[in-house]
Amino acid sequence: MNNRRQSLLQGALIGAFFTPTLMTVMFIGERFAQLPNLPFDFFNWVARTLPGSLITFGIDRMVDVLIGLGLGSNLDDAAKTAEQIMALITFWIIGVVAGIVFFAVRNALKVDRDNTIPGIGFGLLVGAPFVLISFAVNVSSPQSPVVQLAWFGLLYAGLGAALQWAWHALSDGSQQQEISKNDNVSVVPLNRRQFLLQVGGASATLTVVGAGLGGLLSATEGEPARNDFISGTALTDSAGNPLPNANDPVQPAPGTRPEYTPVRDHYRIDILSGGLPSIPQDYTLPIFGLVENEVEWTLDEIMEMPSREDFITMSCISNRIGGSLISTTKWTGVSFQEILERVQPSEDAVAMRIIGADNFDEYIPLDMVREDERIMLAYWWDDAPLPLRNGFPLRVHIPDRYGMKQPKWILSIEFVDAHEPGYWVRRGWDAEAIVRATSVIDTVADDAIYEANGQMMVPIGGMAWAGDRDIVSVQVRVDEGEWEDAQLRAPLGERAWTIWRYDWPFSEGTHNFTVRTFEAPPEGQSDPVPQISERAGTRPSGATGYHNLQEIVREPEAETSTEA
Ligand SMILES: Nc1nc2c(c(=O)[nH]1)N[C@H]1C(S)=C(S)[C@@H](COP(=O)(O)O)O[C@H]1N2
Ligand SMILES: [Mo]
Repeated sequence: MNNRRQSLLQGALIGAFFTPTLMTVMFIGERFAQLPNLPFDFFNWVARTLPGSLITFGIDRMVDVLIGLGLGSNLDDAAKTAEQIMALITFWIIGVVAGIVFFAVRNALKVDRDNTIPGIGFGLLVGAPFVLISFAVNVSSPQSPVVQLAWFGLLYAGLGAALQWAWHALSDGSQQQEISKNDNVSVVPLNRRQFLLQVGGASATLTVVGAGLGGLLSATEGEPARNDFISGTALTDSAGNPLPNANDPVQPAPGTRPEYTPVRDHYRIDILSGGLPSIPQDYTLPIFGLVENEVEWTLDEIMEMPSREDFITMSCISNRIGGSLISTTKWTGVSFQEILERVQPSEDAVAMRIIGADNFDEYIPLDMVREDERIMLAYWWDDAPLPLRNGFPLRVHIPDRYGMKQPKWILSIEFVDAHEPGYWVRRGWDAEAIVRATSVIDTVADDAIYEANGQMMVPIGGMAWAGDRDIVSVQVRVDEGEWEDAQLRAPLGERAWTIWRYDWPFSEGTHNFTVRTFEAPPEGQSDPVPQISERAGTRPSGATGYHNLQEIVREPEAETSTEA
């Protein structure tokens, strides 16, 4: 290997060693001082700039891998993890390239070998685009630009100085290189190898210790548990109010998802790959544009208006059949009709343009609002302020639409004269995003087999949901058998999922269980509408197809055990 190539390889190694340390320091900066975390901001920006399908594709493949490895049972966690891994790898690769470039530049530069200035200059040059991008996309850091500039200036000047130091140490006595030219056992002289090993070891140690430190901090940061329902049979919400269907005789099969999702288990999906937006202490909501009365309301003012309260199931359009991106809780807020009443849209206003603190945007047509008093500006979930991850202080609810049409972290509402495509619609997702009927088997409870009239029965259960349309029946099929009707538990409300249960006459062995649902006929028709059976992926309009499970169902343990 010639000197030049060898030096570039050393540059790559140094870049590979230093970058994780830099990422760790940024991670700690985020944890302790809410400073931006550049790898995530950068990836966020890349994700917004590249075509949506490319990123979705990349994330989907990684989610498959994570779930395949058993690292994520929970789809939204897996998606976040996938995004973060991609962000870290991207940043690391750029760091490796920066190492190579620096060594190349420094080799070529006719500046005094000991001079640190080129190193610092290079570091700042590498950092500048990342910092600029972070300024453009980061919404979570409350730190002022001056503090951010100082922090990243320091970090990148430090990186540059460290690169210079490593280059200096490694290129020292480059003439000696010639000696080992023909020695293929030890291409790198021992002192260099030792140097690289030491730098590698030190950076690995720093990274592990730093990540541990940051991890510890986040472990203590979790939201306090407000409600602790274990299975589907909660009788009250977490404030102790009885749930509307508490007296329903149909009990969920053991292992069915909680009918009322504990808020801290509610799924989360948004365009932020790192932290959460920071919401100002003195938050107010400006409503302006084509209205008679422009207003700027405090949260208290909004909460004094007549409120409504609804049990609502929300799903992400990216939820796969049987996926976890769907949850149910009680929403409290103000009908947008109340708001129209107060602001008086002018005649040419046709839509509201809503902007979130992450710069997510969506449009809501005024005609839709005028026809549907249920469309609301929500401030509570489960009788408590929205958690920051789920949109504090205000978010939108629109019945029968997937989550992508319903902004969180609302910063402003502008009345405009044109209805334009919102954030996800511009990226190729369905403009209407109307919910498609779905049904899921949560459990084949062979640990809860019971005997009835001399027949062993296995409780099977799950949920069915069709937005705001009623679920009229759910059917289960075992292997190639007949479709059998399940019992339906009354839902928590007209927009909440329906918990169902089917008690199946047990037969031992491996079986294939399939579920389907029917929703109420549209107005003027009499036949219930079957769930779409044809399999389709989530993009662009939401997944369709039947959920099925293959399970080995075992005979319960014989009562006269032969075990010692
Ligand atoms: N501001 C903002 N609102 C948003 C999003 C977002 O990225 N930013 N994502 C939407 C999508 S795609 C979904 S599925 C729901 C998820 O809400 P949750 O995270 O509270 O479950 O929020 C919607 N509202
Ligand atoms: Mo979503």
